[in-house]
Amino acid sequence: YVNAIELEEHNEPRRKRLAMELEHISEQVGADKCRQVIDLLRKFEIAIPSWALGAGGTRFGRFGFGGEPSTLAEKIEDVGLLQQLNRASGAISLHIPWDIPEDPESIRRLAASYGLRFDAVNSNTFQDQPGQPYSYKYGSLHHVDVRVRKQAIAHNVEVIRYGVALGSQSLALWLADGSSYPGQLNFRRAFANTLESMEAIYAELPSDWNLLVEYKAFEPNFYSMTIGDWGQAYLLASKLGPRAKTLVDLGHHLPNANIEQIVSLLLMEEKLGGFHFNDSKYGDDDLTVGCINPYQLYLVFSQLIEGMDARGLTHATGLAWMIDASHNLKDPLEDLLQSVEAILQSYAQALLVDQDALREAQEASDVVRCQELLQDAYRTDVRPLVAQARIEQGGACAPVEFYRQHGIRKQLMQRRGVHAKATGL
Ligand code: PSV
Ligand code: MN
Ligand code: MN
Repeated sequence: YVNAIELEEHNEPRRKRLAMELEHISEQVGADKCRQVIDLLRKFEIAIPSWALGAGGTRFGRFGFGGEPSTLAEKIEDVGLLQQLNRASGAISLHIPWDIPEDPESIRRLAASYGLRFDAVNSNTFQDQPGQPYSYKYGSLHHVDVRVRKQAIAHNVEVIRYGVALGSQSLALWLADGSSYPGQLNFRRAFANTLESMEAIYAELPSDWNLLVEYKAFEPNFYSMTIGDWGQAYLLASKLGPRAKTLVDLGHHLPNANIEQIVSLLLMEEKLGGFHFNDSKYGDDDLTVGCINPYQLYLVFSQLIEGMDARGLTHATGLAWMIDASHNLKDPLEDLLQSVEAILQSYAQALLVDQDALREAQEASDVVRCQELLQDAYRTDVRPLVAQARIEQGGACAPVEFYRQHGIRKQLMQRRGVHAKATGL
C-alpha cells in the first residue's frame, strides 16, 4: 500500500516548509537540543494492539469500517502499514485467544518482514471461550473455586508459551475479577487467591520476561475490582518478585487521579513495567491518545523522562510502551496514527524541559518559575521535530494525509471486503 517512491513524492514538496519550521524551533531551543530530541524520537517505538485494528464498538453496538483485518496475518499487515508511514510503530501486542498464532514461526517471520517485533502478550480470562469447562462469570484468578483458578492459570501459561515462540518478553495480565455488590466477596480471600494464582504464573515466566500487572478501578465489576488501583497492583508485584511490575493504563483511574505522581513513584520503586496509552473524559473511554487532555499526557511524560533519566534507563526500551484504544467513529488506522503522533509530541515536549533549571526552582520553592519552565516546554510546537525524525527514517512527513491521499482504506476494502470484520471484542 505504500512504496518508497510515493513516500518521496509526498515528502518532497513538504521539505522546504519543514526546514523553515525546524529553523524556527532551533532558534527557540538551540540546534543541539533539536538534534538530540530528533535522535531520541527516532529510537522511540510504541506497540500497536492487535485488538484496535478493527471497530471496537460500545456495549450498545458495533459499526464496522470495512476492510478490517480478519486474520492475524492481516493485523500484522496493518501494523506494518502504520510502521511504514510513521516509523514509530515497530511492535505489535497480541491478545490471546483473539489472536492465535497457529504457526508461530511463520507469524514471526511475517512480522519480521515488516520490521515488526512482538511486545507484551495479553491473556484473556474475562470471557468464556467455546468448550471451556469452567466459567469466568464470577472471576478467574481470584475465583472461590480452585478449578476455575487452575484453568485460568493454565491459560496464562499457554499465553506465555505463544509469547516465547514469537519472541515476546512480557505477559500483560488484566483481570475482570471483582464484585458488583457489597458482601459478594471476601476481599482478603479474593486477594490471597489472586496472589497464589499469580505465583503459579510467575513461576512459569522465562528469566528474561516481565509480568505486567494491570489495574482498573471499575468495569466490568462496579463495587470492587480485585486489582483496582496501583496500590493493589504494586502489592501483588512486590510480593511476586522483581520481574513483576505494574502496568498503567491511563483510562483505569478514578476521575482526576494524579497519574503522573503514581508513575513517578512506581518508577522510583522499580515497579513500573509498561503503559497502555489512551485518553478519556469519564471512564475507560479508550479514545485517541491526547484528544481530551494532552496536558496530562505531557505531565505523565515529564515524570517518566525525569524518573528514567534519574535511574539511567534508556527511554526507548526501559518500559513497554503500548496503546490500548477502541475505535467507534474513526478509521482505526487513522486513529492509531494520531495516537502515535500524540505520544511522540508529548515525549518531545518532555525532553525540552530544562531539568536543571526546574530542580533549582524547586529547591528555591519558586513556584512561578517551576510552572513557567514546565509550560514553556509544553507550549513549544514540536511537530517539526517529530516530522523530521520520521522523514529521516523513511516515513511520511504527514502520515494521515498520505493515508488519505492514497485511499488506503478503500484499497483495504477492495482486497478484504467491505464487510470484513476484525476478531476481538
Ligand atoms: C481492560 O479495560 C483493558 O484495558 C485491558 O488492557 C484489556 O486487556 C484490554 O482493555 C482489552 O480490551
Ligand atoms: Mn488496558
Ligand atoms: Mn481498559
